[in-house]
Amino acid sequence: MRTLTKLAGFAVGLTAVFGATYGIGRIVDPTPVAESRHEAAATPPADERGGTADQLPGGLLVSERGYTLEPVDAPAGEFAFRIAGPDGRPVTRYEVAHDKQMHLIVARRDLSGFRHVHPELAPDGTWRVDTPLTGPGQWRVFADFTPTGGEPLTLGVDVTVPGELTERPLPAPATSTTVDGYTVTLTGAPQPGRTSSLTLTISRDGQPVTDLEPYLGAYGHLVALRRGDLAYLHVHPDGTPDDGRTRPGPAVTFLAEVPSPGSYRLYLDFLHGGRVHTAEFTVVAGAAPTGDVPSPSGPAPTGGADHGTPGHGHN
Ligand SMILES: [Cu+2]
Repeated sequence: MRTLTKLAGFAVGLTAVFGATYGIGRIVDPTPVAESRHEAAATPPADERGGTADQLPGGLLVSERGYTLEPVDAPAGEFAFRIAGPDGRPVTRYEVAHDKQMHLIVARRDLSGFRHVHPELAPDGTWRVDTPLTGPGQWRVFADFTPTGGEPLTLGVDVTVPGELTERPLPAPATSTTVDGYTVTLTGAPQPGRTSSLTLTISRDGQPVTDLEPYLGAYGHLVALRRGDLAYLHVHPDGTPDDGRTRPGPAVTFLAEVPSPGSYRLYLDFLHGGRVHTAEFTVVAGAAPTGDVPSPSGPAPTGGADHGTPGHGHN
């Protein structure tokens, strides 16, 4: 029953969001999203503002421009999937983007459990990876890739891992967090519909970290997921390790544009000491800067606030 209720709430939230979405896709990769035709464009209600599904954020569709994300059966401990191409057959040729042919990002619907992993491609077009679905729950799985000869795509699919689910409230907005002994602070706040600079500064034991290691062609990798529908915003740093001006910490700056007001969860992957660390933040777009948010904007700790509740607004 609870699941059904949640799904219904999610569908309503998604409908509301489609109408308000615009102008994403120009984050750093100048992906010519506007030129693509999304076959699912007819599914959501027409956008009264005259926009089209071409301007949707990534990750909301399981099938787009003829490419479909298809999980396949896998042994325990493994996650496997294929990308079916316009001809219906598994795609076997991909471009390298950010050092990899395939970026697989997962998070639970409550925005917990984020993982970013890189599966291996078998000759038959099956991608396999040690499962990043680390426990029970309803997961959103994003495949971020560029088929050879095509344009970059992020497809998303829901995968349920059975078991007892403990839904976690979204942490309140904060400008500082710790992970693996590192302290990461966030300055800047996303503003709906315009490009905002977000700077993440990394320190350890009170000392700035100035020897970040390149990871996926950058000193940091930032993913933003929108609360309510998990729209996927792939944000990249303002600068690369070999451009002669970008320093390996302690600050990594990103240019981000979020499509709508509301809460987002940011996930910063950075490589230091030979390990990838992930720092997470909740931010509220369209509100005061995160340091000045007058009251916690996450769900009440008592729970019961379903994802996608349309009335949960932050202006
Ligand atoms: Cu990746």
